[in-house]
Amino acid sequence: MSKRKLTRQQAWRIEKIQKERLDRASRHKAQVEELLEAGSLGQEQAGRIVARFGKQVEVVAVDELGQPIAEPVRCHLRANLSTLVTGDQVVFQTTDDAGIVTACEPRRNVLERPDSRGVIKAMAANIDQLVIVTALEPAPQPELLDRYLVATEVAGIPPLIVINKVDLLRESEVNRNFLAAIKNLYEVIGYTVVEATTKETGGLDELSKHLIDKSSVFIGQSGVGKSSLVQALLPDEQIRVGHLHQQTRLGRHTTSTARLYPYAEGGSIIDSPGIRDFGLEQISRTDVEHGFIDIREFSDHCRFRDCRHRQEPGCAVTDAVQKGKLSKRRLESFHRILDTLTGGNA
Ligand SMILES: Nc1nc2c(ncn2[C@@H]2O[C@H](COP(=O)(O)OP(=O)(O)OP(=O)(O)O)[C@@H](O)[C@H]2O)c(=O)[nH]1
Ligand SMILES: [Mg+2]
Ligand SMILES: [Zn+2]
Repeated sequence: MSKRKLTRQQAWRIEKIQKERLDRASRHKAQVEELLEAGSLGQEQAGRIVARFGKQVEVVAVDELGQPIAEPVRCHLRANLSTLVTGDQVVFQTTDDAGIVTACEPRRNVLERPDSRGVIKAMAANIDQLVIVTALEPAPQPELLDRYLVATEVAGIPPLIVINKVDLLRESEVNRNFLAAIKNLYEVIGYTVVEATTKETGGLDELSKHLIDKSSVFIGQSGVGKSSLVQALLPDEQIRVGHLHQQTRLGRHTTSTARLYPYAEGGSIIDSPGIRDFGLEQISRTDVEHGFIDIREFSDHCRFRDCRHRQEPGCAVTDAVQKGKLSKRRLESFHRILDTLTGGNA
């Protein structure tokens, strides 16, 4: 307990807030039970979670192929289903003006990330592809891209790298060189990199082909244009986009919750809130080693099994960098990520 003594007024306020919370929780439980007992619920239907709002979710009915067949409905959750996220496959029932999710199918995979307080939370489930969006503005951070790539390897979800805002290329040679370098680097490793722009006709032709019949999540720094891309791909939707800050040229965290949209060509797209940093503090050194697929190829041949790939003799990784077979920048990124791991396991 804190040494500071609470005044009577503070104690009264805290008690009041707690009581309100309990009241809300029991009201919610009562509503759910009432719905279940009323006997007025319709048939069980297969659905997918479109978005999560506190204790409620939006669910869309889907066919056998997982394609939406109706408008989304707001639903309550059965008590044991409190951890549902966007993309979860569920069973739900509706009445005329309400609905309830009664079961959840086992997840194929789940994407987790730290919330604003650093607590690891599931963000989306049952995903085929992580679309990592970077852009020529806000200034790209290759190390952040490397962090995302580690996260995709750890989650076992294939990535697609998108470089957005290529319309800005015409304005700057620096941008042109940067784009060529980054594209080449990641393509050599084996990743697919596509260019995109929402400001020119045909700017999404290549990207749109990669989305057909897949469940994709768009992730990336705030302001890179995730929502703009989704809006351009789905002109019938109404999606909020935000301007970059005038001076800093950073995004303004416009999207606040992960939301799933059906893709007309088959499949679905989840737009997600941007993040400044993709903390990997909760993962292990082994995860990072596994996540750098280019370094992994050489590290098996190091003389020492616990080689850190810094100055050890017989290190196949630093040797590969010297011979130009591996990117120096990627190895630096690898070391910087390991340096940030907590728990002394780096
Ligand atoms: N020049 C240019 N600007 C773009 C392009 N796509 C998006 N923008 C601009 O980038 C800014 C941010 O776009 P958003 O779509 O809100 O970015 P976001 O990634 O969804 O950001 P958060 O929701 O905050 O994570 C807006 O001012 C867009 O107009 C593009 O292809 N070219
Ligand atoms: Mg957005
Ligand atoms: Zn080594």
